[in-house]
Amino acid sequence: MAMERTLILLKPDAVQRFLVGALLSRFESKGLKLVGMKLMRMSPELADKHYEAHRAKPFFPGLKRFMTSSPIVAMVLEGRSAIAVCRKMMGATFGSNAEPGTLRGDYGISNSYNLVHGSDSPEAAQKEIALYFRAEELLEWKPGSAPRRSRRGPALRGLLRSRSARARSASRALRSACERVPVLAPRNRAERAASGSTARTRATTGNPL
Ligand code: IDP
Ligand code: MG
Repeated sequence: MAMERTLILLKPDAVQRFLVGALLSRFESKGLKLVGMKLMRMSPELADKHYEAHRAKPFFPGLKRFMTSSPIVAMVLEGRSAIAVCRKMMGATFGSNAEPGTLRGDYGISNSYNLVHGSDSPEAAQKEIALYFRAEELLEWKPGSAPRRSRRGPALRGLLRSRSARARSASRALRSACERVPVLAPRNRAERAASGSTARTRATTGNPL
């Protein structure tokens, strides 16, 4: 199956319940690639366009009130068969019917406040993506393409260098302090051999080292 793009909306209930990260994480963990994302308010006009097919349905006024009530997160995800994969991950429309393991099944039980929208066909995806995003708001990128050197920027490199310089100078200071107290001075192998066994050294000098 071909690479596809799909429009996903995290509905007002997802934002209000602080589930944006949890839901996005499920899509990312599956391997879907984020190519566009924004926090926004759905206007009444946009609700009419987005839910055009449902405008005659009895639940439409309530749906429109809900979707325009507070911010949503709109995103475009890309991946192999992304449209069907996302629909499967979302689960059945009503939270009370949705299977455990799906987003709607795991995070909600309401039929109207069902957390997430996903395009249901390539035609719908194309139309819906254009309702929410301008072409330049969708970014082309390849996973793993970030330059490796940027992980350790100049500030971090400088900090690590000065930390190791400080550690070297502390160890020099300790060595010179030890040398001023003969009993604590570390002895080299030749000195130890000249003065006898380690046990004798301990007995005669009291140096436990
Ligand atoms: P979908 O979101 O799974 O594609 P649709 O049938 O396209 O489901 O319905 C769009 C949205 O309208 C649903 O996600 C849900 O929020 C709402 N909705 C659908 N049917 C009902 C209903 O019978 N009562 C209340 N809200 C409904
Ligand atoms: Mg639908």
